[in-house]
Amino acid sequence: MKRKALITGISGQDGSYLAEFLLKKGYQVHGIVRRVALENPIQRLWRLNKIIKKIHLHSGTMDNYASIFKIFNQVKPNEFYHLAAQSYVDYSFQDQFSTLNSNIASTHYCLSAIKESGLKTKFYFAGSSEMFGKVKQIPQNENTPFHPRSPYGISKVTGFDLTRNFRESYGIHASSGILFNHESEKRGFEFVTRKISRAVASIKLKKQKYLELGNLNAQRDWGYAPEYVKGMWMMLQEKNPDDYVVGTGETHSIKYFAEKAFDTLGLNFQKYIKINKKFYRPAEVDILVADSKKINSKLGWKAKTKIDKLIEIMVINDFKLLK
Ligand code: G4F
Repeated sequence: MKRKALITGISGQDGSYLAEFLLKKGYQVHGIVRRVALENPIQRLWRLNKIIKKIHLHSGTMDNYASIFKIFNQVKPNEFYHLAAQSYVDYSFQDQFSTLNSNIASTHYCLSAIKESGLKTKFYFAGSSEMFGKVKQIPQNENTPFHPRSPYGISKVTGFDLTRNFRESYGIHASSGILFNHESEKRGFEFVTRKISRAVASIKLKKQKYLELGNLNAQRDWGYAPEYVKGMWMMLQEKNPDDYVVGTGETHSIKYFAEKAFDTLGLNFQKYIKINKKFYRPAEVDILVADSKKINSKLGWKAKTKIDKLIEIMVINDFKLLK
């Protein structure tokens, strides 16, 4: 019998790559999406285009325990990947209530569904390097204390704590991946990397004059998203559940990313960047860099794509799309 996986957030960047990956591994893949997404698949499910006929989509809402429990109980998955979240950090300052309520409650609901069902389903929680926030050490590993700097970061710390607590209290095979920034051609346009790659292509094609950004000095550990979903799966194949930091171990500033991105199409970034304070955050996470020794040595996972290649992939993709 095929193993079954249930994915929340299947229509997002990570969810769609994970679904592709699991299909290749021979899984029966199920995903939870909002009813409005099923009604408007062209706009809302574009990341699943390639595989939409091969997966099973269930209409549900993450804000409602009954909805999650019903789908979970219908599918009875072997593996449950909880990726759905309000994941845009800047927006989490503007709408603290919905970010906190929905990100925390949805994780609680997923874990409770497993507990109440009594099934031996393995659980993955999408933790985030935003949990480290005002970092206590460089690089950050699984023992680095958390100091989140945004409602989003706080919601992820709580999700992480819930996951560990259900593991310790009820013996659920529940693991958290503490993923550092991971980008791709499927990245949402509100995140800085895609905002830059899209703008570079658009400026090159004379459809846009300049690009407005916020803080150029923040540093991030950026990797290539398709590689990271494999790490999620590897965690659930382990005998024992655990938590893992997942990143490249290299960090670069937003300025570096922008400079290289403009370079890719032969443009000088200084001519096109304008700083707009409206893109600054009330509290910034200044530097993130992963110490991924644990996942390297225990699971054999390692990031392959380097930053310059990632930038090239994203810029060329946007250039082709816009052309
Ligand atoms: O691309 P960002 O919005 O990503 P951020 O905040 O690092 O969060 C992403 O990675 C996390 C993993 O650590 C995920 F958990 C989270 O869900 C999300 O995927 O911003 C990156 C940096 C920030 O320091 C921000 O201040 O870019 C800076 N920045 C400068 N100008 C900007 C802009 N960010 C955005 N989005 N837009 C700007 O114009």
